[in-house]
Amino acid sequence: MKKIPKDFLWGASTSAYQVEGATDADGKGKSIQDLIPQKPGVSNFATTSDHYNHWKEDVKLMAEMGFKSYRFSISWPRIMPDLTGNINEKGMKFYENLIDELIKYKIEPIVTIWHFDLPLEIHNAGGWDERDLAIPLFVKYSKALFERFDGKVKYWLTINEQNMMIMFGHVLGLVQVTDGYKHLKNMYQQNHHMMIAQAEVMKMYHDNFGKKGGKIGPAPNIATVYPKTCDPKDVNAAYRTSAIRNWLYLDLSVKGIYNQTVWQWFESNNIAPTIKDGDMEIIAQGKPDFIGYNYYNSMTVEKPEVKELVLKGSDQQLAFDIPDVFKAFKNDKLQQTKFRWGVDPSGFLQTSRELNDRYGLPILLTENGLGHEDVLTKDGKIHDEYRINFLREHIKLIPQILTEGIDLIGYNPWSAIDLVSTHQGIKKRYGFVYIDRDDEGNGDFKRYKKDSFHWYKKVISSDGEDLD
Ligand code: BGP
Repeated sequence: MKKIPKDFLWGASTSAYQVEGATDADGKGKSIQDLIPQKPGVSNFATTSDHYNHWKEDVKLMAEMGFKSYRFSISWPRIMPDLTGNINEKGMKFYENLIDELIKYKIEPIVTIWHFDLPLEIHNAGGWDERDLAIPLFVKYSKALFERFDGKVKYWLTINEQNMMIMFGHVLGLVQVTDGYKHLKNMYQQNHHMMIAQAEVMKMYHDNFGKKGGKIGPAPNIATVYPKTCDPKDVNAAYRTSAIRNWLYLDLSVKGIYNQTVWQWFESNNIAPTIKDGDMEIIAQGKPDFIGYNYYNSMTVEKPEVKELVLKGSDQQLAFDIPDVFKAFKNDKLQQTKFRWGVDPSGFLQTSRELNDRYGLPILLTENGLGHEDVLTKDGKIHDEYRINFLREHIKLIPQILTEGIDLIGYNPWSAIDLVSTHQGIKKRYGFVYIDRDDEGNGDFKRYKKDSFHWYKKVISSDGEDLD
């Protein structure tokens, strides 16, 4: 087995709106996340982990764990609060301080440009439906970041989980469902606009920035898709689901083309996006240097059964069935987390293989992890052996991935410290560091090291060899 190299990017991830709090501080504009109504007993994003006021302490903890990298997002509305496109210097300064502090500890900043927190003013003016509004503002925002941080930041991620925003935006609270196929048509048009925006940003970066080895790539959520059985109809369903869920996005980003399986499905349901002259040329010109991917678990489907498109989403699982494509199936071969997500380390290997086979680019794991309700003991400890077990089973496969010739360059699980989940509050914790606060707002934000903190530190210092 190949050894994990010394320059492997061991670290962890967060996103701005889920970790920072301080939603109105220092000239920040509102984001759509500030409006999402949460269920009773589920925290909103007003204070989250108060990282905005604890960032120095948090970076110190990351350094103590030996992080080689930290993947975080910059809050779009903190930098660009309104439609004028003017830059908020105080917002910039916050990230400059954070980046400088990371560099001081030799932690490589991996920066996501946009992670779910669309500025509210853009949303109110039509959001990604309005290509002439959203695309130029995204490009302008990205340019401002490159101008300020080029050289200091060598790894940029454009858009977090664009595929989840398009497929499950209604569950994440990002969009309202209109009716079935009308909703899909609208979402795939928005997707097309995001693809143009991303391509423009990648091209701009390569033309003008990143001359000292800087790299840029997308960060979708990629999951291998299993058929429920060897019935050819199930296998066909799995193939088409993977095209719609995974490859649509990456074929556009990397190859600059629409995936043919998906396009045929678009056409047969009248949901194909309108493509203007020149769009595909722009998309083809923006090429990523690597692929960031979030992998939590695999997906299993069977042949379609439903007659009508049912868009649904529960607290527990993100799912919908498409009449002519698939029906989601709960894989009984996999263990489940307390929040009922399947646990499938081997799917991490399989997903990495598929990415490598299709695109042949370096890949960077930008999220993976276990959400669980942790308990803070009276003596200030958190015994999260379930999280250690989960991470160990995934990390164990890294030498195998490398031995197969796949260029995996780093592992950045979710999340560096506890933060508020997309729609299930702070009780669903992922971090190596416990934040003392609950969903009702009690707690003093004190930081506690979990057992997984000490374990991950050992993993990193042994280059992934000591997993006990
Ligand atoms: C990813 C998102 C993150 C995140 C994580 C865990 O989809 O990029 O923002 O929160 O999943 O999901 P959740 O918070 O729903 O448990």
